[in-house]
Amino acid sequence: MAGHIAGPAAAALHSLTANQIAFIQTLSKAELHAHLNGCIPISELQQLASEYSRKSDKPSSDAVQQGIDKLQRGVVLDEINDFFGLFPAIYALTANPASLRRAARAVLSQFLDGARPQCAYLELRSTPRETPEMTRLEYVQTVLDEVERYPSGRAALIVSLDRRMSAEVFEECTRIACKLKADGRRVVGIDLCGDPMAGDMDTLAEYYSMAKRVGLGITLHIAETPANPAEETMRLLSYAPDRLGHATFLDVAARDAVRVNKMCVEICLSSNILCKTVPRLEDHHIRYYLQHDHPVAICTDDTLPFRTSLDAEYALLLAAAPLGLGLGEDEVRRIAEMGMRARFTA
Ligand code: 6MZ
Repeated sequence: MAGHIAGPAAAALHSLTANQIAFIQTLSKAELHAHLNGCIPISELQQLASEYSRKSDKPSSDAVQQGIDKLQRGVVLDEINDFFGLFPAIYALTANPASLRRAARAVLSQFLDGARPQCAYLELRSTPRETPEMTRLEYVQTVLDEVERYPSGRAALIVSLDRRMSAEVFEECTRIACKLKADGRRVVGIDLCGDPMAGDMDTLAEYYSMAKRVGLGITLHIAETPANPAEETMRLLSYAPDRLGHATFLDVAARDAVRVNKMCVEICLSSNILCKTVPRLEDHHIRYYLQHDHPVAICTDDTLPFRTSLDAEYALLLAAAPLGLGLGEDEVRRIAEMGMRARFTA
């Protein structure tokens, strides 16, 4: 269970008894917020990096190897903006269908295979990327081929739209998600992710209507930093998402709207602590939602840089304070059930 796990989740995990660990392992859990390129096992990434270095010129392979070595050692972020700089090295290694396929397979296996899988059900998300070797459509098809190796009750795909995309690319990606769903492929939703301060969020209404019309679920990263303006948050909520990623800095009006509309909040505890958007676990907004009996889903976000696993995120719920939130097993079971109910396929 330990593997590459470190940081707050590892400390919580190590504080648990064998019975508590067994309790977490046998819970039926859904992972609903996991970014493909942020969840590649480090061993797979090292393998891809060594193959890349054989084919590439020295400066570019050195730069990529340095990025991967940094991830191997464990990154320390001063703030959330530092996080996005980790991805160019990873992206260099998943830039063609063959390497993307391998990365997707390793991510799915990490969550779904083994005697005690991390989760019963995974909604993996990824941003369609155009490279010299594949189109955005080929990107999504490649990931879907891997997702669909598992039964429909175990794995599905969410297409992520990145806030840094142009309007044309936004539209292209939404159309790809709609078309593949219409073709019977296992795309179940769309997401909005990327640098929380990028892009203009006022112009997205038509893409969300398009996605809703074909029955795709909608999740949005929202209010991830204190600098996200309240008007932007209200605008994103006006697109009537089903679920929200992070939702860390909601004001009273936004929280009310979220509660009235019963939008499930995807909670990523280690991610928030390590990106320093939440100073301490005891200050985490999950407490507010639990107090108000509002649906939440416990998720990992990016297992690679945050060096966590879904079991380890659940350990943060169960471990006694200050290492964890000190919740009882009945409460943790109830939280796992809320996650299962928030699936886009449920
Ligand atoms: C916002 C995030 C994120 O899509 O290439 N991503 N966006 N906030 C986060 N939390 C800290 N974690 C990951 O996976 C990597 C991409 O997911 C988004 C970023 O845009 C990142 O480039 P895919 O598979």
